Amino acid sequence: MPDPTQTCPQQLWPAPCAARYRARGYWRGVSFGGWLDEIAAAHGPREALVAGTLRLSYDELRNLARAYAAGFLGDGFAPGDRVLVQLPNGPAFLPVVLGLLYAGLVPVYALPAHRDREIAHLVAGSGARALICAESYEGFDYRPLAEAVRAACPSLTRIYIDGAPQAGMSRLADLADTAPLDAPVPRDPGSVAFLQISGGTTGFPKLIPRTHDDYIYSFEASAGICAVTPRSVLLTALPAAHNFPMSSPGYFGALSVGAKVVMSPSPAPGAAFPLIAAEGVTHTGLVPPLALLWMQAAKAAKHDLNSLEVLLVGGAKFTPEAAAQVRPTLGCQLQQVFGMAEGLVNYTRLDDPEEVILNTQGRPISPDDEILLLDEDGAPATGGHGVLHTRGPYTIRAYHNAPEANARAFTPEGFYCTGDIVRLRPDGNLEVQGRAGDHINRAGEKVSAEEIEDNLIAHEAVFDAVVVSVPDRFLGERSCAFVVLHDGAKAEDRALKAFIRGRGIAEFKVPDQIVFTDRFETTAVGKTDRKALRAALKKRHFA
Ligand code: OOB
Repeated sequence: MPDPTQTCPQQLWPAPCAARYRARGYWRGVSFGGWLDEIAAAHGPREALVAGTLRLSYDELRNLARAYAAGFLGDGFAPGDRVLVQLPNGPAFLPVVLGLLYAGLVPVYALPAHRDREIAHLVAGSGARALICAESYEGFDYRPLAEAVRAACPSLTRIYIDGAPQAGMSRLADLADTAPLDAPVPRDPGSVAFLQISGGTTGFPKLIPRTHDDYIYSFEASAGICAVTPRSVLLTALPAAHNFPMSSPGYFGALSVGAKVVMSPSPAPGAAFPLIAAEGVTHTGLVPPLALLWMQAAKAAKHDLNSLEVLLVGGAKFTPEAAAQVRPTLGCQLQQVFGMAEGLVNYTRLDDPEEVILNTQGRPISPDDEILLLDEDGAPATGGHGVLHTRGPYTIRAYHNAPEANARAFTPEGFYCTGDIVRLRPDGNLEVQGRAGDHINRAGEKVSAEEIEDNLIAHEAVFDAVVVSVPDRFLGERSCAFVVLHDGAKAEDRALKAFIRGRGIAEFKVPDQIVFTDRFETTAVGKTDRKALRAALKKRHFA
């Protein structure tokens, strides 16, 4: 029997590639546990983490993580067990995640915005044995959610609450009352360190297996590209479970060089600006709508933002016009980042000409990131413009346990099909021009059209539904659902939205707009071709 806790063969890089990545020094052969020991040894007394009233040095962060690690193992978890983590950007996030990794457990990251249907899907898909969540965040009590997920998922045996647990749940902080683990539980650096969720174009999000070797390479290299140094201060403003704030260069990149990480409970200027002023923040990352909001707010800001050196913007297209406003309003340098949780990350470089920084989404981290542009039929694209396919030392070769999705998303040669339509400029920089896949990039959160459609069709009055993305001045894109009701059935906009919320999905997936229509034009496009139907509706209503 293969060991289900280790990387499955399909997820692995072919041996010659792996050998090359090791020989070139990308894969250092260190697991996250060993990495935590390394950074504590190198930067021990320096300040590592500021979150709420918690301030920890590297030594203290490591010790707290080691205590959590011992606590998890003492509660009966075994190396390789999956643990779902749904925590906001608070004091618990980093010590708990590092504790799990130190114990050889595999975090499965979820966003605070996810609700029971999504969490149950992630628990079932990963076989997670435990769930860690906050008692409440932004007015939402997570304990009933956790209980509902446990009732639906037999693998889930323990629930840890950051705050006050209900009966049958455990208090997260109690785990840290354990004598710290002496040394990290050994893990193969080539095995899966954690599971990230994909934005996804189909149904539910898929799970992205990232290995110790590949991930540590991606954030250590990113820290260099983003000029993060021991004197840098990085603010985590976006939800910490996202790949961007985690590794581009993210809190992991910052910790890898001995910088200070500051957690902001929210990305709103009201929460972030005082932290920038108080902690002397030098680096942070935002999605374009938030960058616009910050630039607006900075004009009237009471707080001193002078410490800011680099603002990374990515997750969705940042227009050149908005890009040009970063320095005049925030007084810092813009660095565009075009990345994906599946791997490949591109950055404009800090010493690039202004024209490149404003107009492009940069170029890959690694000399071994391979870029292949194909047309929509899969033939090599001409004219430096096509659908971006990529493989390399930190881009996955397969999703976790998803043979059908893998057949669609990866070529036989192991290239990941990003679905992004890009132009590769002669200078090597990429410009994102659009997308081949059917998802809505709503303020950087990727929402699958199919997933919303499935939720709408579950309503008894709904005969059919088609969801499309619509350009939005602030969000970048918003969702519009076209809905056909059953003959004689009635349903209102508000009731349908409430129904979707009631099904336990994140608020950002509730359609922004619902248009009731009599029937879908199926003659021109063929009844089953939803992709064409989405395109036709979009063209007719929003072109
Ligand atoms: C980041 O990761 P995901 O997995 O949430 O989304 C990836 C997708 C890309 O395939 C692309 O469609 C879009 O988000 N995207 C951009 C972009 N950055 C990401 N589209 C246009 N311009 C950009 N700058 O979003 C992510 C992961 C790591 C770093 C940064 C972003």
